[in-house]
Formats: sequence, C-alpha cells, structure tokens
Amino acid sequence: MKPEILQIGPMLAHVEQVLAESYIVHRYWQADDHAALLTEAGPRIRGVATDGHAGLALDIMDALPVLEIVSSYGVGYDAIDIPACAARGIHVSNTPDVLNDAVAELTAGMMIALCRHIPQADAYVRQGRWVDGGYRLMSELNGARAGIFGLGRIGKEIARRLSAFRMQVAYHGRHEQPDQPYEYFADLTEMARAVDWLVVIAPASPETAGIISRDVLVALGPQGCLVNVARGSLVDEHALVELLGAGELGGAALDVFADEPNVPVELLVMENVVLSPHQGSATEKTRRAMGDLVLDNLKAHFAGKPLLTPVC
Ligand code: NAP
Ligand code: 8YV
Repeated sequence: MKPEILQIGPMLAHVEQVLAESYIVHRYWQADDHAALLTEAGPRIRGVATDGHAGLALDIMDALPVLEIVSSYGVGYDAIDIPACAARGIHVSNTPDVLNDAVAELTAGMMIALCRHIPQADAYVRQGRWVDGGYRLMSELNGARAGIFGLGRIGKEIARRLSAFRMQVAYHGRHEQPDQPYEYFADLTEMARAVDWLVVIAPASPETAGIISRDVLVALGPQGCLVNVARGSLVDEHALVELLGAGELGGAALDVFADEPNVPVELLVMENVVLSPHQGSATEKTRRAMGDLVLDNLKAHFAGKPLLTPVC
C-alpha cells in the first residue's frame, strides 16, 4: 500500500508527478470541502508536503492523528509550529543550502539595483529621455560598509559576494564566529550605526519579530540602506515606511514583506526603494533542487531511513 499524504498547495510539476506516482495524494487546496477531506482521509494521512508560505496550520495538524512527517519546500520553517510537531513526534524537514547561492545573488543584485538606480535608468532609456541628457550620478557599493544580520548559510554567501565587491563586511548574530574574517558586533543597533547597508538574513521567530526596530533603522540613518531578504516580520514595517518617506532612512531593497503579497502602498511610489516579490530562491535550477529535497526527505522517511535535512 502506498502511504497517504496531504499536499497543502500546488508544487512544481516534477514534484507533483513523483508525489502522484509514489503516494496516495490528497490535494488540500483543491478540495471543495476541507473539513470533509480531513474527516474522511485525515486518520490515514502519514505525510504532509507543504512550503514555507503555507506551512501547516495547527487545525490541520490536529486532524492528522497518525502524521509522521512534514516535508517543507523552503529553508525557513516559521509557518510550521516546530514545538507542536516535536511534542507529537512528527518529523519536519526543510530545504537548506541548495538555495544559498540564488538568494545571495538576488541580494547582491538588489543592492546594485538600488544604488545604481537600475530600474529607474532602464525606464529613463525606454521613455526616450536620454536624448535630453544623461542620467544623474549615483553611489556605489565599492568601499561601502555592509552589516549582515544573520551570518548563517545564506549570510556567508552574501558576505563572500559583498567582499568581492570590495565592501567592508561586518555581522551580528547571537554568537561570534571566530573562524569568519568579518568584524563581529555584539549589538545590532551599534552595527546599524556603523554601516551603510544593513542586510537582514536571519530566521523569523518570536525572538526576531520586529528586531529591525525603529531604533535600528534610525541608527542606520539618512544615508543608510536596509536590505531584507529574510522575512517581513523581522522589520518594523510602519517605521520603515515612515522613515523612508521622511528621508531619515536612505533606501531599502525588499524581497519580503509583513503581509505578502500585499505591499504597503507608500513604498510603491518611492524612488529610493527596490521591490521584489519574494524571489530569493526563484530560479529554475534552485527550485528544482529544493523540490528534489522535498521528495528525497519523504522517500527517506518512508524507507525507514534518516531524513536528509531534518529540522526536528
Ligand atoms: P541559518 O543558516 O540558520 O542562519 C541563520 C543566522 O541567523 C545564523 O547565523 C544565526 O546566528 C543568526 N541569528 C541571529 N539571531 C537569531 C535568532 N534569534 N534565531 C536564530 N538565528 C539567529 O539560516 P539560512 O539558511 O541562512 O536562512 C536564513 C533565513 O533566510 C531563513 O530562515 C528564511 O527565513 C530566509 N530566506 C529567505 C529567502 C527568500 O526567498 N527571500 C530564501 C531563503 C531563506 P546566531 O546563531 O549566532 O545567532
Ligand atoms: C521560498 C524562502 O520562496 O526558503 C525560504 O525560506 O523564503 C523561499 O526559498 C519559500 O520558502 C517557498 O515556499
């Protein structure tokens, strides 16, 4: 008998194909009556396939008494209640490492786009305005100081790229990493005060909610730029919008927002902002590797083997 699994939302075509071949799949988002689906199939469902946005709601988990594994597409697992899973003996896996390069590339790209006005300069040419005179002068990354909040797997790849741009890199986290060549700041606000760019790439959690506070943004200052490629919940978005509008913060490059896919309307008309629809890992190659890890973790579990990338 194939194990029965619950697929929370749509996934890549190749992932859905392998899931359909290997398991009896219940497609939650397509069910007309979610409660009826859970009542009928819930008692037999042993696995969940989900992603970092949909996660697994507690009321669904409650309806799955024999659930053994949640395999999630994405490295961030803030949408899954890990303590609840651990308490019930449910294993959880995510997709770390395979997306480090893609996220680091987008981060560097957004930073260049922001300081070199790539979107605006592109529009300038398309609108035929170049014939009336060249575009104005801008700032550059070369020689500027970057502070990374979260020098983890992705943060280290960002640091490597920013170092290659000849930026001075520093970092903040709960622990100093003596094997890393970058300056460590034990205090986040101190680091924000010392740098030109603050790059946020730490996990969302109760401890990091709102950690990029008004005070941190004020410390970054009118010449400073915030880059958020982590989660919207880490940043005080109201303060961010207000300070950007008032010229008390220099600029922002944002891939993530507090209430995705809704973006504060004020940001949409700001020149000193670059916006991206949560695209950090969104390349064909990386997303395929993430999808493969979702499948491989499920396969390992149902073969009685250890998970490849366990969270708990
Ligand atoms: P990671 O390897 O676990 O690194 C996280 C880093 O954050 C660590 O260096 C950790 O250092 C630091 N940190 C600081 N305060 C922390 C706290 N209170 N709790 C936990 N860590 C803290 O994670 P990663 O794989 O680099 O991914 C980081 C995050 O990026 C993910 O959780 C996800 O939300 C986000 N992400 C976004 C995208 C996107 O598309 N935009 C794509 C992938 C990932 P210390 O332990 O020293 O504190
Ligand atoms: C994905 C991400 O967009 O890995 C993460 O934590 O934020 C992104 O890679 C997302 O998780 C896919 O659901």
